[in-house]
Amino acid sequence: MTDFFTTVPEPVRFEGPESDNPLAFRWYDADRVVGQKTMAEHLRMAVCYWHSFNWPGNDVFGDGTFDRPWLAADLEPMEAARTKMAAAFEFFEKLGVPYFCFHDHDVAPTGSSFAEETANLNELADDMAVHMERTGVGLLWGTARLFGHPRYMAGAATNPNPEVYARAAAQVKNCMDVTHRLGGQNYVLWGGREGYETLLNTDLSRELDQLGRFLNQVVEYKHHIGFHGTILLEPKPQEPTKHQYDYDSQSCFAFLQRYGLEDEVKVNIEVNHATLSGHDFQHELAMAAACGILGSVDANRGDDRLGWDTDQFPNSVEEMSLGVYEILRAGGFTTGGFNFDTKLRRMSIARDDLFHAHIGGMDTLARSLLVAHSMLEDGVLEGRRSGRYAGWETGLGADILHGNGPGASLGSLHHFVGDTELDPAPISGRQEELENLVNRFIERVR
Ligand code: XUL
Ligand code: CO
Repeated sequence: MTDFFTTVPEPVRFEGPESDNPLAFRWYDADRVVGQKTMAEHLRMAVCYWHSFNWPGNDVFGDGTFDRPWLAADLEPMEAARTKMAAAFEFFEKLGVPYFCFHDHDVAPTGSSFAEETANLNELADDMAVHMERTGVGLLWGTARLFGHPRYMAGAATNPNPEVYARAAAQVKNCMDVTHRLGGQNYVLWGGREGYETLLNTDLSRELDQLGRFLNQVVEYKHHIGFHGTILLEPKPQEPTKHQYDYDSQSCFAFLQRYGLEDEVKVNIEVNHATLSGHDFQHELAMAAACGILGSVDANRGDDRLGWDTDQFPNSVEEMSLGVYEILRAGGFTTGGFNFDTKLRRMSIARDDLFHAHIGGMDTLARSLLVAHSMLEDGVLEGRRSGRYAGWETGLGADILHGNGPGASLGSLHHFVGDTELDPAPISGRQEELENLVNRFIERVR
């Protein structure tokens, strides 16, 4: 245990909604049973290595602002990586979060050759295994950073040069091996450079085939090594490229079907990516669930007036309750969870700001879980929804779906409408009443 976070000497504890202690949980009570599972088992929350420990707090106009001594340029890279890892695990342990997530290059320096990169990652994975054993913190997912190095500027799998594809494949193999070795629950691919800047130099159709081939090789390798975690695509419509192929859940599903992967790969839905694609978070979850590919979540939030990925910590119980509701309706997470793919603001430079940020996010999700669970258990919303479609269960609706009687064809429907002078009366959608109902659950939850 290091002593980086000295102003937070104790593990963060649950003190209840009345507590004024800013370093206590007011809603997240890991062992509290909600329905069939504890809060910890429902939410499966994770801290991300990259924004929290690897990012110096720079932006496109300014340098790093954060106090992250292990990022200093003059340190021996492996030693610095070990210091960073010790601080990260100190944080995970004090926060009491059950999981973390990493990119290969967050934990291991890339060195000057592929051999060195491979050796560094494997060596630091041994250290991670020791920290994980000591703290009981698990790996929600690993991923390879296929978008940072200049070789990937025109894509990894979708690069016009097959040698770049090969280099990316080798890097992914390393990272899948380590993720498997550390008992990772999932393996994620975010296609940050798998897209284009201009169609003038892009063979879009060929690039999609390359991406389909890459993902098939990833899935083959997963089975080859006996990795039981889930392979996840992380949709994002744009940024850094003008257009990214994994645009949203629905386009990922079409892509997976086209390349025969719809039973092998699921999606990791990020809240801010959903809003960038012009969808609500709950839309992305509901669409993924409807397609059978709901895997995991990157929890954060955007800013209504900014068109980029601000990756702020979630603090809206309203937004998250509707999201958690969709997850519970779909049966809850299996290998997935909520990863805080979240950044502090650049001015939040005190060491304990990282605690305040995560405590707020974890409390928001815990309270949202209570709201979502109470809405589902009460059943009023589900009852209203199914009542709205009741006509499809029997009679005319069932005949249309099954091709029977008047529902057999356009012709038979034409006869039916003519014979019966059918003139259906519109029925209210009752949206505002339903929105008020949701607010009532939010008000009452304890
Ligand atoms: C970028 C993003 C990534 C992925 C992992 O927008 O969300 O951090 O989650 O590569
Ligand atoms: Co993400």
